[in-house]
Parts: sequence; C-alpha cells; structure tokens
Amino acid sequence: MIADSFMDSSNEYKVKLSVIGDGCVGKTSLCSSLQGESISGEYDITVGVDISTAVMGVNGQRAKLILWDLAGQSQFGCLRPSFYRGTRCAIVVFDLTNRGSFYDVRGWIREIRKNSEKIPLLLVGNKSDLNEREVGYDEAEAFAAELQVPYVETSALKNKNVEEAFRIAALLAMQRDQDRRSLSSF
Ligand SMILES: Nc1nc2c(ncn2[C@@H]2O[C@H](COP(=O)(O)OP(=O)(O)OP(=O)(O)O)[C@@H](O)[C@H]2O)c(=O)[nH]1
Ligand SMILES: [Mg+2]
Repeated sequence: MIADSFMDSSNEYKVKLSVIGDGCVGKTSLCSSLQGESISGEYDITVGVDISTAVMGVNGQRAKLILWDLAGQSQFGCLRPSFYRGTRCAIVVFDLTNRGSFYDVRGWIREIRKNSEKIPLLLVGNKSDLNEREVGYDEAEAFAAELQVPYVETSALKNKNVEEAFRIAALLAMQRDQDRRSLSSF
C-alpha cells in the first residue's frame, strides 16, 4: 500500500503528499517541474490521479516524496475521496491569474478535511511568471494567515520556488509526525 509516512531500513523518510486544487491550476506541471521536466504549455488533463516520487533532503534527512497529483476537474470528484487516505500533507494549489481558483481553495480544504485526518496544509499560488494576475501576494498571504497555513508562490513553467514548495510540505509532514510520536511516548 502506498500510504502514510514511515522510515524503512534505508533510513529514508517516506511521505505521501497530495496535490489538490481546481483543474488547470498547474498541479501536474508542478510535479513535472520538480522532476526537472520542461513544461510544454499544453494542457493534458489528469484522469483520476498520477503518482510519482521524488527524493530530496529535508531537514538534514533523506526523504522520498510520494506525490499524488489529483485530478482537479469536477467530473473526478467522486473518485478523489478514496485517494486521500494516508496523506501527510496536502498542497492546495490555485492559479494566480484565475480568481475563481482562489475562491475554490476553501472547497478544496473542506474536501481534504472530510476525507483525511487533520493534516498540515500548504497554500500555493502558481503561474507567478504571468503578468495577468487576479490575486495579489498580500491578499493570498492574508488568506493563508487566516487559514494558519504557509503560503508560497511558484512558477512551474520557470521552475521557480517549486522544490522549495515541496520541501516545505515534506517538512510540515515530518514535523507533524515528530509531534505525534512525542505525544504517543507519554
Ligand atoms: N504560464 C504558466 N503556465 C502554467 C504553469 N503551470 C502550469 N501551466 C499551464 O497551465 C495548464 C494546466 O496545467 P496542468 O499542470 O495540466 O494543470 P492541472 O492542475 O494538473 O489540471 P488537472 O489535471 O485538470 O487537474 C497547462 O497548459 C500548463 O502548461 C506556470 O507556472 N506558468
Ligand atoms: Mg493534472
């Protein structure tokens, strides 16, 4: 089963991260950009879910990120609940040039809260390379502060802040796991 976070004999921290948000906001592009792939500019809709892995250093620890890139289009809504199980952190993505996708963030958070335990979240505003912004940094940052989650702006196209965003998500998951372990040792 690909779920949850755990250490194995390789001393590698394995963690499942789910990438969610409206269709076309750039979730698949962010995952591809993390793998060093260039973004073609074409929109190839995700059907159901794409799963990939990436290895990186997180807090001095080797970590394997198991990325669940969930289809954002509404026709896949009935499939998504089964994909959330075991998620340790959700990356909620919106498109900085599409205000509707920013408004929909609350709905995505409702969906993940309904289908997983209370995991940490990271809010990501993607497509920062484009000039036609509909959501400013300060507004998104204030919204993230209200939600009490960190906020990062990325460009999958220009590979800007992408690795940083995934590293923050892995770190949030790692810290939560450490907190849970120390609580259970009491
Ligand atoms: N300019 C720009 N375009 C981007 C960026 N990220 C993604 N795109 C474009 O946005 C479109 C949608 O990207 P996807 O990554 O397929 O979107 P998605 O969120 O995975 O969509 P679904 O699979 O339907 O949920 C594509 O045409 C991408 O090339 C970005 O950072 N900058
Ligand atoms: Mg996709």
